[in-house]
Amino acid sequence: MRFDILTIFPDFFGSPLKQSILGKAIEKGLIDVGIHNIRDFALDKHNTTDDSPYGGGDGMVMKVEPIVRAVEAVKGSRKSEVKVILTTPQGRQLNQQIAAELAQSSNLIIICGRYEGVDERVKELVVDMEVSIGDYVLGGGEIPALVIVDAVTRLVPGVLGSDMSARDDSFSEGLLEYPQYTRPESFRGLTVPDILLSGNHQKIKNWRRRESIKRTLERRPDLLEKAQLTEEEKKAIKN
Ligand code: JDQ
Repeated sequence: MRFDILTIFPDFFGSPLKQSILGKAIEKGLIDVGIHNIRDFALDKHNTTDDSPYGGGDGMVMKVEPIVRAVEAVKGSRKSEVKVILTTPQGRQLNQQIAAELAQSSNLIIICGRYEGVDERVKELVVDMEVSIGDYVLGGGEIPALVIVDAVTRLVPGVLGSDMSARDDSFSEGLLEYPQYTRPESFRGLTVPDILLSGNHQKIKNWRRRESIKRTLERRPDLLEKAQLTEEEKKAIKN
């Protein structure tokens, strides 16, 4: 899986891509991330990437030519099909299903806007999908780009151990996670539920399932409609 990120703040991406799962995935050659400065594709001597909006109004708009030239340069250097994503507050809201859909591509180009966003013609000319990461306002598309890289990378075969990817498959059962504990057994009078210390794996499994359903019912009842529950579990919820 190859990601190419187009940004006017390339330094944003140094550290996050070196850590933890992303860093390991890059080391292992399971993913590859190219960071490209949009300024390098500007046409004037000041390398201008933004300008004031036609029709007036506050702020600046990212110019069409540098972005389209950057996309075309990256596309020209890739063999297989490339999907171009623009992160915007107006896009399809990212979820596990969309992440899985994006993970089917072998090349993703992610355009990071700033200021008031990008000239509308960028979307018409090169963008395949606009993606939002949620209903809150960020200053630009760099953090959404990292969110997309993180969520998609976890779905690339070999990135997670087989245990963990099996576990993530169970999130596609559509329930929230059960409570987790580790040592010590008691901290400031708060103790670990006895059942987790019992060594009875069947009972532990049942308890975790119940806790997952309880939490989902309390915090995200909307998820229960799509969750894969047994008839018995569905009855238990109605009470
Ligand atoms: C850009 C902006 C217009 C905020 C400029 C480029 N989920 C999500 N929230 N915010 C964004 C995505 C996002 C993405 C790209 C961006 C915000 N801005 C700032 C521009 C209206 C609001």
